[in-house]
Amino acid sequence: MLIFYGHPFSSYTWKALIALYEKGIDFEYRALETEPPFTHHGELKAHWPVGQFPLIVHDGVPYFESSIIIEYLDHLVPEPRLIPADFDAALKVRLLDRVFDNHVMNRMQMVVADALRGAENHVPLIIEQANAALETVYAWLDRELAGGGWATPYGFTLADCAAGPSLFYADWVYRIPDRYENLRAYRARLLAHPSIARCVEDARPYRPFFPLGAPDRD
Ligand SMILES: N[C@@H](CCC(=O)N[C@@H](CS)C(=O)NCC(=O)O)C(=O)O
Repeated sequence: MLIFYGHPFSSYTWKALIALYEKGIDFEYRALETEPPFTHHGELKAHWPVGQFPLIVHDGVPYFESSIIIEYLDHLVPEPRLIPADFDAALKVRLLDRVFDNHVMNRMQMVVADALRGAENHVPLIIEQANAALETVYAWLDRELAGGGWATPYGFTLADCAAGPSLFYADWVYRIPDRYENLRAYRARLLAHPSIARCVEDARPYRPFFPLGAPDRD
């Protein structure tokens, strides 16, 4: 049985869970407690001292970094494919995956981290820079998504696994302006997709812990 370490409210956890749900892979969910005694954190750090999640263990081997986990799952259970076999198509999917992680998810995390540090350690410049960067990438994505559908022309892929949680939470941090209709519509399609809707529902009880205050939507 594949072992999965993550937390239901964590964006990168969702990204890997979406792939597991898409492929119908059974797993044992070891949810990381955020309060003492921090159940499962010791096991997680034994595998990856950095302590970031998600992380899976399969046949005794740990795999971490969400994109690598999905690459592994795609190899383990090839259908439905989340990374196309064709080189050019795969490159496009991996590019969009990097864009969502580096330019949406990580920017969003910077704002959340600033809120978690507390008012006395608030750095307004971090928020300004993160919001400006999100605005820039929203504009780029809106043009990229003008054709509708998923992130790439290759069906639901790794890129959409990254897009779901990153756009879900980024919109909470810096709302996608109405003028980016293509991006807003894409986010709505993602949230209606069963594997992502499941993550949204399972995370609902944790919304009061969102450090910026969860908006009354989604
Ligand atoms: N690049 C990593 C990022 C993982 C990540 O940032 N995970 C967050 C949860 S969403 C985490 O582990 N936070 C706790 C920490 O950084 O100590 C990936 O793709 O898996």
